[in-house]
Amino acid sequence: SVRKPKRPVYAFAREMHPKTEKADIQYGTAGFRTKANKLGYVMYRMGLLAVLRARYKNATIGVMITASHNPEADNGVKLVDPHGEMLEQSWEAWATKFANVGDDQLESIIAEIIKEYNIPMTERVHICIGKDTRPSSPSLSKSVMDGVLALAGKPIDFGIVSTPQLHYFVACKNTKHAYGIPTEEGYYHKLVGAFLKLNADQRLNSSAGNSNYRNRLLYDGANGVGAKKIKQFQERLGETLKIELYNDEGIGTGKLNYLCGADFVKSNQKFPNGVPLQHNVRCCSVDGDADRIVYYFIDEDDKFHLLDGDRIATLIAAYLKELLEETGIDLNLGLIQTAYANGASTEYITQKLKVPVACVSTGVKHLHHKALEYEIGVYFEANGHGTVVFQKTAKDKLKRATGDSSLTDAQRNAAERLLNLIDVINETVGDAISDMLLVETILRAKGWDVQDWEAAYTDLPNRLMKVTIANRNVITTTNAETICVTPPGLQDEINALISKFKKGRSFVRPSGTEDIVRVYAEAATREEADTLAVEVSRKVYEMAGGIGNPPEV
Ligand code: G16
Repeated sequence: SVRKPKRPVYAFAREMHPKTEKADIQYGTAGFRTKANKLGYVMYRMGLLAVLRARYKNATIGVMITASHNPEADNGVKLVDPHGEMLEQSWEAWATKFANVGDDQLESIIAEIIKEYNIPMTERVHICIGKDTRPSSPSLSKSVMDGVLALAGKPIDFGIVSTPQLHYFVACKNTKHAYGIPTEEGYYHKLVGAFLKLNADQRLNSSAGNSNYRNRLLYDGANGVGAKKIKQFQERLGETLKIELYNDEGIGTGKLNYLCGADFVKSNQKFPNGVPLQHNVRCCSVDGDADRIVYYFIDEDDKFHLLDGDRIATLIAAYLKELLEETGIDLNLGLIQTAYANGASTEYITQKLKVPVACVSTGVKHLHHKALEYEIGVYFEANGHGTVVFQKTAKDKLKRATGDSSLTDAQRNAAERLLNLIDVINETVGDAISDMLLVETILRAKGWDVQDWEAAYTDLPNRLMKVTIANRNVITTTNAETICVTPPGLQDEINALISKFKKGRSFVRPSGTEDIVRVYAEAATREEADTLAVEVSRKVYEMAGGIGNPPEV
């Protein structure tokens, strides 16, 4: 039943969302991302594509309007697939095509995709739409809705929500509420309910006895949606976890992610603005759409200590392994990282925890995909973006164990605890607040504060830098981004630089969310890591067409 798309698609585009940019735009690490004023027509077209994808999958699809960690003037769009995961990669090429054709070619590209996938055009489908707090988001969301309506889909507007909340709503809708209730209330209820269950027995003695855990946390909301939504948790968590919120400036003040937030803290390895300096107190920062989180503290000598995504991953993997051992159930557990993972964390995970590690390219879509190969897959990027996914077989085994009378009480309790942990976790995608609840649960269970957590291993000093070049696409990479293929000769130069440093490691890759090249370096000492990063950055600048000022220490 392939019907010709209706002419209104073009009329809508021509009159309300005409293509304004000549240069092509590409679906990057997490969708399209650029200056907000260049995105109106792209949003409209993603509304169209979302309806086509929904009809093809016969499922609800999500569209999230956000530029996450980027500056406030940027915006972007990510499509969410039926299980709440990122858009399947084979459709990214379609997204790019849709974004770049002329207005008068829209009808024909729609006809092309309908034909290619034999998409039934009669189904009534729902598209969940969410947006972050950027001032440009309401109008861009309206553009998405026009696209949805032009192809007779039904938009469901969730208003301002975090990215992981939108992913959760999509998963709930497509599982007929088995995953949870697809409302904000349903989300808070699920996460907080599980958290309170897990922490109930220790609620009274958490700050006493021989536990180092303190139920007080300073929270940097990056002046974004993470600041708004944490208030819902503050109310519901009460005394169990006392969250003090900082960086909750109003919408449109220009402060989003500015000198604060997870990306600022991780990239600069610095304490954010707006959070009071208190020695040895646990702090965390989320990013602009609350899908990433990092922890940190300042010690009594005013030294900054970062506990990033690698630390969170190791904490979680170690705890899951411990609990699994208590249940006596054999489930295969794996951990996924990217090249940004600190060498010391990888060594700790493989050698001390004896958990297998896989390394994939940057982008949650790659990590998530790989994690699904394990019965329990923990994945985290060093920047704090990650979660845990559990196969149905794993959940079933745990459920069976809770009612198995041949097991000991201890075994059954451990299985019960694991099932509750699954409910605290947002399995669809990295979720800063869900990750925070998980970390807090584990720290409390272990009687740890950040200092105990940090003692597990010592990070190798590392440095992240950005280099601006005329065209970042001249840099291409292979081997999970660890080897630079073009421009020719650059990798040899990088290798030569690395060989001068003890424990030296460095790689370069074009960012898929910002118009820059990222450089990562680590080495045995702080000074060496800094020097290696600067030297590699200079090579990139020289050999790949650097613009502006050359990189400096
Ligand atoms: C997005 C992706 C992350 C990625 C980050 C940086 O995060 O979801 O997986 O690590 O961009 O990507 P790149 O280095 O290509 O710029 P977010 O939080 O900005 O959506």
